[in-house]
Amino acid sequence: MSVSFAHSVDAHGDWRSALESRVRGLARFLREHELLDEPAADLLESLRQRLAGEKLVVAFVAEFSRGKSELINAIFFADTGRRIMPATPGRTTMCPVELGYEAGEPAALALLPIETRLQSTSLAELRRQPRAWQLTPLDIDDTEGLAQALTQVMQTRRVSVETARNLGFWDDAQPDDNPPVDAQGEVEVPMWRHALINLPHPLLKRGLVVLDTPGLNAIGAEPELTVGLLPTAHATVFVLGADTGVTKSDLAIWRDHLSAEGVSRYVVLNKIDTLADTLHSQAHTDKQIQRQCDDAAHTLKLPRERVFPLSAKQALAARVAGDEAALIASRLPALEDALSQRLLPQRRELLAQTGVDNLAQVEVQVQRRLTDRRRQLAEQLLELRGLRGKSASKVKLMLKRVDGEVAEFDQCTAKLQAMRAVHGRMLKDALLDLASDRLREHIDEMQQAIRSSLLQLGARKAFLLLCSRLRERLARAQDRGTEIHAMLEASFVQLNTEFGFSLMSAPAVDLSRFGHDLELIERNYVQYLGLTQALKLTQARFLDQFRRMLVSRLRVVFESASGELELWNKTASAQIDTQLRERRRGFKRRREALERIQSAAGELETRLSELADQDLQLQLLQRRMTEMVNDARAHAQSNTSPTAGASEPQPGTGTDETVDLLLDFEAAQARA
Ligand SMILES: Nc1nc2c(ncn2[C@@H]2O[C@H](COP(=O)(O)OP(=O)(O)OP(=O)(O)O)[C@@H](O)[C@H]2O)c(=O)[nH]1
Ligand SMILES: [Mg+2]
Repeated sequence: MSVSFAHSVDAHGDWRSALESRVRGLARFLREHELLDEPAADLLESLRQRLAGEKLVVAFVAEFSRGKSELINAIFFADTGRRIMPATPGRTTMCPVELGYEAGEPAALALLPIETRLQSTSLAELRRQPRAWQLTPLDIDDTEGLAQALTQVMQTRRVSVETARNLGFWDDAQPDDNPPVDAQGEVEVPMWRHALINLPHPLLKRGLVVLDTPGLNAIGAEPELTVGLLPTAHATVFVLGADTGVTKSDLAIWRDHLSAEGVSRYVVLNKIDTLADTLHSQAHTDKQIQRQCDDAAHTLKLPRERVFPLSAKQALAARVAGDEAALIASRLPALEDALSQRLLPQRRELLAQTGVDNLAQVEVQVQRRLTDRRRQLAEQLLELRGLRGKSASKVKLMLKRVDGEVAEFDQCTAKLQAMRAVHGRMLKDALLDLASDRLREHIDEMQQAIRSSLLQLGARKAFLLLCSRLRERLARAQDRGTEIHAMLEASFVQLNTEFGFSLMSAPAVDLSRFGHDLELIERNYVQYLGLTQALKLTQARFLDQFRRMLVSRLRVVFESASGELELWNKTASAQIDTQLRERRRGFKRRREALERIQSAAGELETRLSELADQDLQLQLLQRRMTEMVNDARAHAQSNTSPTAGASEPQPGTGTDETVDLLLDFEAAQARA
């Protein structure tokens, strides 16, 4: 049976939240038993946040009136029993509409006035300025009011040609694409630049973000849609009309916004109901649909299975009426199946992999810490057992030996200090390559180059030069990261042999994914600069806007790379601190035990049994930690049906026996 896309998104959300609660439980357990150092805590916390806050962006793109909004209604809003997103003949959605849910924000429609295009502030920056937006509160239960409020995305206004030109809706070089001028010499432009809908709808609460776009043509389109929003969507649905076939403008939109490989693309041939003809048989109509799909796949150079013929209108009506047969006849379920079976498993696999990797890292660290503690205990036990039946002078001798060992061990501080100084210097150099000041300098140089090139024709070249410089910077940071790794590895070997540490260096930092991010940005912008946009850069305002857009996207990449590099180094040095602390604590304990034994007879046996108990507790902690990690890992990799993954972990996921033992032990300790 086919499962609706809505249902699959829901199940994916269940799986994520169940994994998130396991990660949360593990972090709590490790913290309570002082087994979590800062970098490991950060790692678990960022995994948890990613699981809790993951967004899945699905964008709908097409020429106007192909039925994008109607399709969104049929897939996501049919349960409200009505049409929520306005869908009418002619141009309807006038600005990009982003539907999502941010917990803690009020349910509202936020509209960004089109005049903000006159400032050079980027959309990304404006998102962080609530005052720039006009807010309409929404009530999810009042579907009538909801639909009414959303009609605002249809609003337009009339402005002079001059204003339209400034706003980016008029281009003298492309007279055919300009909007018609009325008797007053005015043209119609959208009232809003962008709409954000924050709605506690069940799917949106699960992290789904739906992007509805206005019929896009090269002239009026919001630049950040092309270079920012669409390329980062996890899936794009391109809608064609069976009544129109693939037109020249459909093709232009496909080429300008969707031709980039790599994005998950789906093509819908909508409005197949219009092909039904009472004078012909159903088989005849089916053949026609088939042929149109073949043509579309051929023209768009996509595999045929990626083209889905359907009727959004019929699907919406069928869902509202609860008519299963009509829903199947609308053929929407085939598209939903494809989205569910490809898109969600891909996301899940990616998240599961990150989860498994992070858990493994934490497990290794904690395991090492526990082993180290146990090793120290074993040494103490051995030492104390050797004291059985020995004289007081022997104890004194042992105390002296401990002092000797402490003095010897303290010599490591000088070595550690030297190593830290070198490490700090190397890291500083590496981070310099990723600093945002440098980034800005490079971008300023590009802007300068574009400004001085004839008719801005050098824009593309200047941009490509910028990209190659940034790639070099990233490569250099990677090289330095590798050098740091080699230096630490050599030092660790030395420290381990000389001072009995068990330091281990993780594989060198890997910045390659930021290189991929950079490549993606490069591809999008090159595509963007190939449009009519390059000419627009002759206007200082557009050039400035372009620059800001670029800065805001590149900054994210460079800041994340820099964060990754820092985290790697923090993890490496935190390990030294932890081991240093534990060793010192070990010496202290040994000394104290010997002193107690020296002062009171009978103390030795008590101490010995204390140590044995401590070792037992460490073993239990070790077992419990492994069980919790295994449980989280098994859940991450589970391939079970959606509902099976929804279970909350039990408070004691380990075997009852272990838990009982642990509880007994803790109770005994409390009594003592
Ligand atoms: N017959 C038929 N009409 C449809 C279908 N889907 C949408 N329509 C109609 O097509 C018109 C345009 O639909 P919209 O959903 O507004 O189209 P859109 O792509 O969002 O258009 P813009 O918002 O202007 O970009 C509306 O009148 C819909 O009722 C369909 O499957 N069959
Ligand atoms: Mg629309």
